[in-house]
Amino acid sequence: MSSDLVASLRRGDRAVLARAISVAENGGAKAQALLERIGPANVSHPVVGITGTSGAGKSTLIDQLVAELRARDRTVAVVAIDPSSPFSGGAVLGDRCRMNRHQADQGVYIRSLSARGGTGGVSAGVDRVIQVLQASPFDLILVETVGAGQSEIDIRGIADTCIVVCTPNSGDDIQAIKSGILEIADILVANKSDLADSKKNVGQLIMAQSLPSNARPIPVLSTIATTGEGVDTLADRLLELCRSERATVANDLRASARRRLAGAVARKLERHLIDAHDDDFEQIAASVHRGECVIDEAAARWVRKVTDSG
Ligand SMILES: Nc1nc2c(ncn2[C@@H]2O[C@H](COP(=O)(O)OP(=O)(O)O)[C@@H](O)[C@H]2O)c(=O)[nH]1
Ligand SMILES: [Mg+2]
Repeated sequence: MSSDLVASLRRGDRAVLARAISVAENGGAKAQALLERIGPANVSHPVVGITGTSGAGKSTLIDQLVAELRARDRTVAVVAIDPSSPFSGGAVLGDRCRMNRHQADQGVYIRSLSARGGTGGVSAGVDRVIQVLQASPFDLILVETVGAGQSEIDIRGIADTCIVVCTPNSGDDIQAIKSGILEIADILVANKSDLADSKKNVGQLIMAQSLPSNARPIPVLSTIATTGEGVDTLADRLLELCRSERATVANDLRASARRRLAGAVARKLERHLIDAHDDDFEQIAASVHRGECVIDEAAARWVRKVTDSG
């Protein structure tokens, strides 16, 4: 990496950006050195997570959203993470093709990452890649992740704002409510609203997000990603959220830093627990294995043990 690397990144030099992202993604000492030179993340470039089950229309929606944001003079970087194809380029290539029309636009940068076996639908490398992107001039950074179950929720630890995409007729919404994915949403999108039953879908989402356990009111928007219907409203809401975040910068930066730190701690802790063979952890894992204890209860038990003894 050349000595004026940071200056080149800030200018948006695409070759430098591409190389820096690869270094960051690969991790290790080189990535560490790179991130030290880049310095703290430029949090005025908000990170927007877009999550939902596979096939919900996330990539199609992002393609339309990028077009809408470009029409409003915002530059956009897109990171697509596909844990379902860690080895082949299958779905990843698909995403790239879908967004092909933006490839010639200097105001758009699209990069696919593999999840590399990382849990949570978000690889540890993503956080580093985002730091690199935040040093580049893109106004918004969109991160597409697949999320359906509890383990995918750690996009919340990476993004400042989360859009959760659901579809009618798939049982997604019920699954999503159960798995708590709605709780991470700042905006809920009921996509494929051209399909039958979409009204029911929106109704369920509205009901779900007004449950007492969920204190924040969340906008629920209907879209048809294939035609772009509803995407202008989505862009309105998203930019509003980003603006209001900037209006309360001090609080939000702190909240965002806390979320990101919690995400990073969770990833490190996971690695540690898997490698360290801690006695308490092994005992609880064994009782889950024997079917004596469900996983959530087991996790709560372990956390109680740790926090009581600490
Ligand atoms: N009918 C309909 N199909 C859609 C809509 N949005 C996406 N699709 C289709 O759903 C499929 C999956 O879309 P994709 O964007 O790859 O979903 P992802 O896996 O969530 O990224 C594709 O065949 C899309 O053309 C929509 O609003 N209506
Ligand atoms: Mg996709």
